[in-house]
Amino acid sequence: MVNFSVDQIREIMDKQDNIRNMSVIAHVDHGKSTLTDSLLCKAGIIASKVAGDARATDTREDEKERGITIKSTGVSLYYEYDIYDNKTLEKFLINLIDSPGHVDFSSEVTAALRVTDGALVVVDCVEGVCVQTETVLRQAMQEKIKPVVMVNKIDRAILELKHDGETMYQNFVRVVDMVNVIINTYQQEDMGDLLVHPELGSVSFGSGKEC
Ligand SMILES: Nc1nc2c(ncn2[C@@H]2O[C@H](COP(=O)(O)OP(=O)(O)OP(=O)(O)O)[C@@H](O)[C@H]2O)c(=O)[nH]1
Ligand SMILES: [Mg+2]
Repeated sequence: MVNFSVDQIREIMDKQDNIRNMSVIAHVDHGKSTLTDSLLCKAGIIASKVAGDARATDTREDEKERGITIKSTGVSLYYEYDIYDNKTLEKFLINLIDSPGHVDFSSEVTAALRVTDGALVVVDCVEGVCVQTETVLRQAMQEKIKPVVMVNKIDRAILELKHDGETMYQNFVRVVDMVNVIINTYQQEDMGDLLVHPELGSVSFGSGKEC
């Protein structure tokens, strides 16, 4: 059951400081649509039972058949969050665009980045930073988009690879370092420092499927 109303969305549209326009970008199959599902579930748009498998933003028949994203799909999410820690919930409107990761559809990523201010860069912690991760991050830097990173699929590191804590830590450090090398290479001076750090809250770790 959707836990927000059209009126709430309409009201928040007038409070422009509380609107965030974000693209979800990554290498192919790193889990963008699955992670978007989890966010849709948290916003009450889809049920938790189907979240992760539904890939609700893959709306076209060919996307469902092939199991990949072909077209960018936007969705509006309503969240209430106490950002100032003063026990009052601030209302936020998040306009999220799930983009494709396959190189053949990179024009869709460009289109998504043109209309958003921030990018959620998803990286599969097992595969690490891949060719398309660099391409989409470079595109984001060219469009002056602020990135945040989600190190995804950490369930694979635990269940499939059976990594111990130290190996996982080294893996995470490598992913964050590689992302920062790309950001540093392509960031533009007037954007300030865009490097991401877990301690700044710009890197998160998790599993879009298992949350
Ligand atoms: N183990 C595990 N698998 C995941 C996770 N997230 C996604 N997957 C799997 O990874 C595959 C690709 O997931 P998608 O969400 O379609 O990836 P995507 O980045 O949207 O793919 P494209 O849009 O085609 O680039 C699917 O088989 C998912 O079930 C996760 O957190 N853990
Ligand atoms: Mg997808």
